[in-house]
Amino acid sequence: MDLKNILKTRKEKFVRDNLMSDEFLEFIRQNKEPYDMLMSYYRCAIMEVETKFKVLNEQFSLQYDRNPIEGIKSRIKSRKSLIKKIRNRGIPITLEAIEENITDIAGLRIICSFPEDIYMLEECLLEQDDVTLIERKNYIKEPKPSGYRSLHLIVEVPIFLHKEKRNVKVEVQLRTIAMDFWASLEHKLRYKKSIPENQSQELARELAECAEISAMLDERMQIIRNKISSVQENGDNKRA
Ligand code: 0O2
Repeated sequence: MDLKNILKTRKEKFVRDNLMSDEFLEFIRQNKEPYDMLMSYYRCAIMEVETKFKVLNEQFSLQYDRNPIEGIKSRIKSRKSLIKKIRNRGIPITLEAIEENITDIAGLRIICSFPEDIYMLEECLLEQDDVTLIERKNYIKEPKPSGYRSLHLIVEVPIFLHKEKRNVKVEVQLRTIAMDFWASLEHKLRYKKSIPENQSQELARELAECAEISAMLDERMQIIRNKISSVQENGDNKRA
């Protein structure tokens, strides 16, 4: 593509993006109350699911003297990110369409100590009878080309309001400390736009390599943890 066409495409994208943002902001302005209400349902759903994980962590801490969860982060999808997704997926700007099609407005990130804790917590969450699994993406088994690893679950949970019960979708990202460390740094680096194309490809390759190294570290730490557990179990059995 020559320079003239590149500039034309960029200009068209700029106009399209801004028109879309204006249209969305106007929609929010005209539907302020129901929009705010919908967002508050997502905040409530985050509280519900966050509590479930905190309860599990508490129970593990009491029963097995260990905390599988290192940290929990939550967020409501930013307007900018919401607009981007609506635009990219061609979703109509209505509350119903947004609620139906955008499943990651409420997001929780659960940072675990070891890879096996991820699947153990997943099982504990999904066996609860008020949690429905809507979608599961295992980017640990099949990492993204960038090197990104995490287990993504879209779950639906009920929230109990004044005179109503509503089912609300929440995206849960489960990852280890190492996966989180990599994803946070990669996310920061991705926004450095001034890097020339040829160098950016090389950096992407390096980042993917770092993700591999980090995954190997996770694996080794898991092996060490399992060895320590079995030594402890043998000791306990001998004493009993
Ligand atoms: P936000 O709202 O800004 O936090 P899409 O979102 O359309 O790309 P999908 O299927 O909805 O696709 O979601 P996907 O790819 O399963 O997961 C999207 C989220 O996973 C991202 O949220 C990130 O939190 C994380 N993620 C996915 N790929 C990468 C990656 O290569 N690097 C890093 N650092 N994080 C990744 P958003 O999009 O940032 O949304």
